[in-house]
Amino acid sequence: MKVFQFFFLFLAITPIQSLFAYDLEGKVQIQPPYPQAIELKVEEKHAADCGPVKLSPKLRVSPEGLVANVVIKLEGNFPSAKFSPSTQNYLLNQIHCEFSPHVLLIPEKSTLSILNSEAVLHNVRAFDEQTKMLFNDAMPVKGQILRKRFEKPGRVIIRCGIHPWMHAITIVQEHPYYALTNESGYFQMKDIPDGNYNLSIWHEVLGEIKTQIGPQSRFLTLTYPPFSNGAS
Ligand SMILES: [Cu+2]
Repeated sequence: MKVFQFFFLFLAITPIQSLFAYDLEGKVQIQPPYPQAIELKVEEKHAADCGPVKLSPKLRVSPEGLVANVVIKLEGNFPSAKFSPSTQNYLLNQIHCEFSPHVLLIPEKSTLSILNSEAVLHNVRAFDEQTKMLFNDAMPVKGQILRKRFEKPGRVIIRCGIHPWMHAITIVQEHPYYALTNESGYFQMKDIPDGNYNLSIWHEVLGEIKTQIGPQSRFLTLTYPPFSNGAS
């Protein structure tokens, strides 16, 4: 009887979601030949502020063929899933005439702080997936911060109207089951509700691949076919 009471209490205080949940980790790679980041020549009028050459942020592959900035998303409806309470400040920085990070995940209905960390005029423009402009703000002052709230999930493209190579992607998540590969092509997704799912693997240049996962999945190696075109 005591054991039963204990188990009942345990059930009562433990969210079902974490009781029957699993973690997933993995890496994303590409088959050789491994693409190099493209060098973008900076117009002379911007070179004094920004330097003569920029590396395109779009396709970054490590010497071992591991791919950064790949968005991993669990497909399905998770109406009861909650974003874990976070004191995280979602920050998009502008430094050395680049946005950092290039790809950022934020929960829907959260606020992104866009910072200008340098005494260079930037003009931040955001577009939704239908290329509709969401905002357009000049940021002339070092230390200036714009705060923008994103209500709807989806991909937001952020550009600078002055420096054409400046480009970032903010992914507004409708549920917590997203992950992003780091510079080593590695990702982790925690507390996936028990069950089998389709998994979407998306990269802005390499495109989307899909696979399936289940509670038996622990470590996934996802491989893109060879890529030969330039990625500016
Ligand atoms: Cu700029």
